[in-house]
Amino acid sequence: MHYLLDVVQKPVSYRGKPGRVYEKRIGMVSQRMWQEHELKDQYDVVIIGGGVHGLATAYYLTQLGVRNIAVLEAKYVGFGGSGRNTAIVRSNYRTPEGIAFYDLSVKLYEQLAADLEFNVMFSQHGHLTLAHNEKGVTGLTERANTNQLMGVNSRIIFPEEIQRIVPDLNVFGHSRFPIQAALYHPPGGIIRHDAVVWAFARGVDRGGGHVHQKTEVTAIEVQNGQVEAVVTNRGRIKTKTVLNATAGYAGLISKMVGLEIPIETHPLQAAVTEPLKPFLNSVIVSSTLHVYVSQTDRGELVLGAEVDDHASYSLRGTLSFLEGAATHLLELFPHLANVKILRQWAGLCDMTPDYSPIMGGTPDVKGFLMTVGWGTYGFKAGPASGYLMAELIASGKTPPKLEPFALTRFYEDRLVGEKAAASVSH
Ligand code: PYC
Repeated sequence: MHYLLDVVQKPVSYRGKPGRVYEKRIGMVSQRMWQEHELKDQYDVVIIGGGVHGLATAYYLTQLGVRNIAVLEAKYVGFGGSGRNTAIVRSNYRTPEGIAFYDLSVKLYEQLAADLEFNVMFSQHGHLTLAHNEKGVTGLTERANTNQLMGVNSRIIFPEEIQRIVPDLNVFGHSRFPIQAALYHPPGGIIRHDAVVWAFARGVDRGGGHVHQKTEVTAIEVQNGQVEAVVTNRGRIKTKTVLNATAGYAGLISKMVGLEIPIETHPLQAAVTEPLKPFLNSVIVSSTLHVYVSQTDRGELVLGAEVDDHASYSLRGTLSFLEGAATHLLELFPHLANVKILRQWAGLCDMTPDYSPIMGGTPDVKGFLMTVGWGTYGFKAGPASGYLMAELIASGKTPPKLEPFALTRFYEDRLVGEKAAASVSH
């Protein structure tokens, strides 16, 4: 928003005679958050995907002085996973590589509102993963120990403390799967996902980059093993550097340069209830009950479960998801029995064999880079992936935190197994 001083002529009558006076008006006019530009025929870097990963990479590139860049989005900013997630941010992962990476993301999210001068509504009100059996307690204890060794604030807590933190949770009442313990992660929380992508897009624009919506990539030209151009529905762009920052279409874009990546795409569904008075001040996750829930600043409960069990590109919500998620939510919070569901949706998750992303380049095609395969972890990772991919693109050197996530790990038996850190089992 900015203030505008406007001068208008106003018709008046004076002693029966028509006349005009000048009147000054001060008003607020809304400004576009980012500009529309002509598509240039050359950019130093072309980023495919206008979600949090593509936009964050573009933003941090502008901060490193790389400004002749374009973000190409087939639909509109935040149409894909960035607009369809449950906005949970956390770093209580399982592997040292994953924990270090997501910890950087939490730290970047903590300073994002100040960096981008936009209120992204980050509520770090804590994150609780419940264990309902011995196996669950053992798994969470291992995670708590590794988290602590890596300097991440998370610990095992037991029923009395769980009940103190979440008074409305069914901890001691009748339950098919009584709660035995929880992994408590105080820095975890939720954020306003669309504010994040809009603010990043504005940051790119302010930094001199171009954000092109409704711009679909149809081909990538490679000559002698080097990227030379990107072809779009709006024209051809010469470039030596392309970043695939898509979800759902990551395999398709990679195939344009002849690269096969180990990804299977599954829908992930979620739903939101009518607004309720605030009662839930933590994110609650139960992998035994296949459900997670948080309460937004508007009072709505956002709930989700695991990805659909079959690979698909469907963005439709299903009744069976809703029945399952609602039934399991009621085991945790029986008092929600008559609460109404407002809407439900689905997003596409690109699952890799080890539930970790693929980040970096490939020796096979020079100038082709990826930040893909984010599975159900994508939104929370956006700032760290953008920050580190920007460093890689600007310097040509792979930052150490990116190294474990190279595509080559699948051929070298160096998997980064993060399945056990998924919010719900898959
Ligand atoms: O990993 O926190 C998570 C998550 C929540 C919803 C989907 N994934």
